[in-house]
Amino acid sequence: PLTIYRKDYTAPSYLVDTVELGFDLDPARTIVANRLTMRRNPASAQREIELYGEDIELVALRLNGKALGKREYRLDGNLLRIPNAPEEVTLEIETLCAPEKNTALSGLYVSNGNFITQCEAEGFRRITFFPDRPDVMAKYTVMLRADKERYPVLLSNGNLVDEGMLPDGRHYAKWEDPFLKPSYLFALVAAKLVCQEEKFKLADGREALLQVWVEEGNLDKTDYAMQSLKKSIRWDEERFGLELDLDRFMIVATGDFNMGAMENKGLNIFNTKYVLANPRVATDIDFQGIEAVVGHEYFHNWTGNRVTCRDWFQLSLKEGLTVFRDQEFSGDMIGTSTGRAVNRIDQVRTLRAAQFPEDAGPMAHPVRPDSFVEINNFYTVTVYEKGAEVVRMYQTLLGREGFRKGMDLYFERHDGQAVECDDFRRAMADANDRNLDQFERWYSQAGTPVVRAQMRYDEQQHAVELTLSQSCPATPGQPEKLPFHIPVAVGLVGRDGRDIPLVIDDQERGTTTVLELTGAEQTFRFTSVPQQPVPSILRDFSAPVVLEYDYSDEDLLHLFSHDSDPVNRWEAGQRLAMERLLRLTEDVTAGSRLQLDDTFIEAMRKVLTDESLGPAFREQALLLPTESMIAEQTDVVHPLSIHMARQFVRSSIGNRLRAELLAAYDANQTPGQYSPDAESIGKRALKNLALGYLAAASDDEGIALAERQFDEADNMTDRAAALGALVHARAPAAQRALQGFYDEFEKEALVVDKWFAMQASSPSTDVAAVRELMKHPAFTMKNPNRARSLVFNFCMANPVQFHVPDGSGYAFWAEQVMALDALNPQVAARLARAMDRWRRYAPALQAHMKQALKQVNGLKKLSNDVREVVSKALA
Ligand code: BAL
Ligand code: ZN
Repeated sequence: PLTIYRKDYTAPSYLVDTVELGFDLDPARTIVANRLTMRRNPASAQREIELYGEDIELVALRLNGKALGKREYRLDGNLLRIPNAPEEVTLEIETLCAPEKNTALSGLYVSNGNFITQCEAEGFRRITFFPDRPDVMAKYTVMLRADKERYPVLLSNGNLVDEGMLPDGRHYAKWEDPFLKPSYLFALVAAKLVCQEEKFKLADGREALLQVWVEEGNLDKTDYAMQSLKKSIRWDEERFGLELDLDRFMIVATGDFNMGAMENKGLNIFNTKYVLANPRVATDIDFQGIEAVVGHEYFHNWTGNRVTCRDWFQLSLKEGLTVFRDQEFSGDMIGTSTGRAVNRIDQVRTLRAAQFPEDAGPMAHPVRPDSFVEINNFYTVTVYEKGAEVVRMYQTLLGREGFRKGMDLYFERHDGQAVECDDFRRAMADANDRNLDQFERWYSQAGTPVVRAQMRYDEQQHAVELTLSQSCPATPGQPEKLPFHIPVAVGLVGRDGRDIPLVIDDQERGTTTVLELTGAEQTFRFTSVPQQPVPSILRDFSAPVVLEYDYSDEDLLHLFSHDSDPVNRWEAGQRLAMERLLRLTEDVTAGSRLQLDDTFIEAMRKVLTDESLGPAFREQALLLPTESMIAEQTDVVHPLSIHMARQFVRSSIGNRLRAELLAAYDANQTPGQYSPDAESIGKRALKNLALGYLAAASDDEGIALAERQFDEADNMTDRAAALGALVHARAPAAQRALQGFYDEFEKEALVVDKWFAMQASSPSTDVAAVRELMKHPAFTMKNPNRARSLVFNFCMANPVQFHVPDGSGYAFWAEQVMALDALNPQVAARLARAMDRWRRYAPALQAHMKQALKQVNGLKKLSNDVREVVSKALA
């Protein structure tokens, strides 16, 4: 397959002014008429018109009113070229496509009988021939025609300007989008749907019509998405002065969707997972996910749509920034400082569990990649989450006001344009009169930097010298790295547990200060430090790096009890736990007796019973690093040893803190009406964590509590937590509960996903059991959510069974990747990534993994998507 390089970017040969699209919608044979007005781009030396088309049939092609003969254009693969075209052109293109055969869910497809589109990144070319690249922005008018009874609702971007009846029971709707947009933001929906709608007053006094469209029967699950949309609109007005620019904003939910959601102009299309919720079917995490994703897609209207990307290498320009915005939104919605910290801790967890491994593996790439084979493989945690960290660092360096100034300048300069990550950086630098040249390396260099810290206390001078040095491991294609510009937020915690006021160069710097590490090594000197402190480094996780500091257990216990920065307080607990988990993992492998020290248990007891800490924070502090995080810290990964070590710690906590866990379970009930507010969510989280630990210890009372909670719960959070505890503890009641759960919720697709997921990730579910579950009538590979719930969860969230020594887990993986690739390459390539870290496993496992990778790579008919992933893994 062809590799595309960022350095090869050239401007489009022709620009498009207007696009008129006509759709005669039919599942088997949809006719698309496309009328484009184009003109030669003065910035390009190229004179050919270049249009892309994929899996569509060209029926007619006219240029300035004249039909083009076969010799007047060239169609090679997916590229249609018209040489010697005049300066100004009207192109008329008629094509055919078969939406019902489109299982890739890219372009125009059918989901449960409804027409849906997904165009990012390159799906528009599966609808019509077009210069399908983000730097070609045009005004769109769309005419939709379809059978009225089957498709009563006809939607597209912008404003509805006409609608009416046609002969033979068909009807039409005409939509006009007043804004310039790239083709990837085009959308249409023709469907049988119902909506919840509301008029909403905007800051400038205008009224906008907000709609959430769902299939009939789901109107009882749209409230939270609507509330989240209103909160998002208000928040963007208040925090960034950005208003909704359309009279109408629509969200449509579909059950078949490759991604979480899509920010099409004025017509966001969502995976049902991020729209549908009520207490009966959705968990606290689902509610939080809806708020974040509704916010995310709405915020894209400015960061992504009004200002978009010049090319797909710049994807993080809109994604990193928009994730940062949705993170800030979620934090502001919680409001309290510990609530914010808990939110931040979740972000750190995601980075460590998913982004750090990606950055250390065969698919490692900079936030702004230099090359790709298939852009769909680059919708990654690096582009999204690390990209958000990069944006966050501007705010850390420039302050909230400085960041806002940078945002204002960015819109002032680039509204209506397709730009680069560098343009954003320049806006931040110029608005604040700062040199951010070195900061560019966060965009160009892959890999997770390691910051090593050393502290020296000078008792005579009452001074602390903190030496920070940095390095970054080699990544594919980047053997050497240059130093990054790293904001390191630091505090010094005194013996009494209080922060020591910071003085550098005779300047008072408060109790937390941001040190700017720009060299390979720098020393910072703090004066007026009365006694040897414990340094609290990288407060609030001020940079996406690995911090190395030789903390003693005593230091960590001190920070775990006292650090005024809640993220570092949590971090101290994680370090205490990780050290023990790593040692125990070695003990399991060596066959030694397992022991967990009292010091650790006492630290856990203290945090569990500290009423001054909110339940949400206590839950985070008691949660152990995941098995995959532990795996990342070991030289040779033995998944079973890691699992047994972690289970040992879990059951030890369950046994030795039994009374405290039971007390926390009782004290954190949330009686009365369910509400997904931060405080109630925190209480349920702590209560259910306690339940999980008790069940892990096979405590009779714990198991009984789980059974009772499962039977009596009036919300899905408690229901699912109880079921999970029973299933993971292999309790006798687990099978009955699973059956009861399925019987009750079999009509709720998202809950059936949970049912599959819970079993797929249970250590008691082996390959044979997963194969059995795949025969269940509710299972289908064609639906991405369902495939993810069972197959992905087994391969990615059940390490013990996936990595069984005989390699049968890997053989299963190969089979499923190949089967899925024939249906949906994008989703298949995600599953392919389960093997990313294969070189880190014990040799016997590695051999099986390599064989499975080779089996997939050996397939002649393989998508570029999967080919890129497996070939990079094997390289
Ligand atoms: N743009 C793809 C989906 C999202 O990130 O919002
Ligand atoms: Zn996004």
